[in-house]
Amino acid sequence: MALLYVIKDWDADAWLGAMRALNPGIDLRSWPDAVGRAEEIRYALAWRPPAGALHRLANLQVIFSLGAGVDSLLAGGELPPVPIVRVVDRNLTMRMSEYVVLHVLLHHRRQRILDGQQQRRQWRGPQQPAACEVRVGILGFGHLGQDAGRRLRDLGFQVAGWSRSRKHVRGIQSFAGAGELKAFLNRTEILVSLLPLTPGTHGILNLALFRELARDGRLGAPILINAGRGKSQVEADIVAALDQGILQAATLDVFETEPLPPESPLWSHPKVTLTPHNAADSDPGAISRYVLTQIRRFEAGAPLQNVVDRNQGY
Ligand code: NDP
Ligand code: OXD
Repeated sequence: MALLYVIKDWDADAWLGAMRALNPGIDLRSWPDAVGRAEEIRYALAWRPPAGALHRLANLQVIFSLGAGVDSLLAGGELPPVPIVRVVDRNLTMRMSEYVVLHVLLHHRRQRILDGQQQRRQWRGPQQPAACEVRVGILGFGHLGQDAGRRLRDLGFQVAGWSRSRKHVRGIQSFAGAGELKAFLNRTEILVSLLPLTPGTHGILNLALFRELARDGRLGAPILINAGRGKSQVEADIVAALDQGILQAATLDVFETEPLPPESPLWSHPKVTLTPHNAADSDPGAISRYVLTQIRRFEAGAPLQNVVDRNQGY
């Protein structure tokens, strides 16, 4: 049994090293220079694989995405007709929840205003509502969204989630489907997007959507946090919304083009907090353990977990 790594943009050696540390005898190959005999490869572990890299593997059983999102995998041309398993792992989920809580609190506690006051040596606290007076809405209420939502709920925020199907999470209001999006937005002051990128979510974070957000909250104009995918946002609309006061501030981890081009106005916009797509990194050790567990289950005849629905695109 051989595993083939097809990794772009990440350090492939770190991934092979982490897997070898867990299972020293394992047969690991890497694309493109050390594929070996293609018919021996049963599993592919991929991140942003170039088109065609997973073809001609006659005995391939499963493709493991090394991240939670599979948009780049699915966009990379026709894939062999085997199951695709994506990451759902405590380590990654915790990282994302840390990010969401950090940035909700950053805006809620007005840290950017306080930073400016510190620079000017001003001893003055801005008005501070309690968390229970603030309504957070999470677009994309799946594994990551629900975990972050629970943590925000436990801090006292009024939390709602939007997904395709109805969810039942204690203390969190569920909105489902396109028909309930407007009601979800109308009650939301801090909007967090953890949506996967699919044809249905491409460009969804646009001016028309921002205009629907609640403007009667204690924080003033609404706030956007996007750690889902960059192509879900229309960056020109974010800049316009910030400049026109339709949005008060934005935290962005993901971008239409990554790395974010140097000429993007987002880099220096005073109302933007920006991070380089590292809200929730895939940790090679943790994710290799996850993949190995799935392979052992599969080899023992148990069903794979977290299989991607290719028709839905996530
Ligand atoms: P899940 O598949 O568990 O959750 C996705 C959620 O989005 C589900 O609730 C789903 O609804 C909802 N959804 C999808 N399409 C629509 C739609 N058209 N309308 C309404 N709701 C929709 O994924 P995860 O939570 O594990 O991950 C979410 C995304 O986070 C990833 O796809 C990836 O893009 C991003 N990510 C970003 C990282 C970063 O570092 N910035 C790191 C990891 C992930 P339903 O539940 O009904 O199916
Ligand atoms: C992921 C990511 O999808 O890191 O896991 O973006």
